[in-house]
Amino acid sequence: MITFGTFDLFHYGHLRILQRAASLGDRLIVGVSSDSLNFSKKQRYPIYSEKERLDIIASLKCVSCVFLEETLELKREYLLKYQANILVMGDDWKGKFDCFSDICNVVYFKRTPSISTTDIIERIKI
Ligand code: C2G
Repeated sequence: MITFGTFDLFHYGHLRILQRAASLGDRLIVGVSSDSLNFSKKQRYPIYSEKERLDIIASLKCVSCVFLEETLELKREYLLKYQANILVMGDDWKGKFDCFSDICNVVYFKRTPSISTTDIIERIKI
């Protein structure tokens, strides 16, 4: 299995999707968005640096291997390189990765309700 994400301010929703993805097989690979990819997607840099985010994800029991996702355009190459049989994403991405169903199964899990990095940032600001 493979999944992708920023995983900034690592929280319970992140943990849950990784655990559910890992439960589908025996090896979960995680592509962690680079700082510059994040800036291009969200017009802001993550709070935690890419090295910190990679280290946190790599230390989880349910994760076998991590790599830095440098650009969205290489998704197909990453899937082939890591021989992913299942691509898992949260349902905020529903339909967006169906174009890869020719090379792997694409599964969307329900997001964990009531938690997100953006919410955490907003709550801390108050
Ligand atoms: N997630 C979740 N429940 C939440 C919050 C996040 O299941 N409450 C899931 C998202 O759906 C995603 C993963 O956790 O599958 C990582 O979320 P983000 O760090 O927000 O990832 P994002 O910036 O959407 O990056 O190429 C795809 C991107 O790299 C995904």
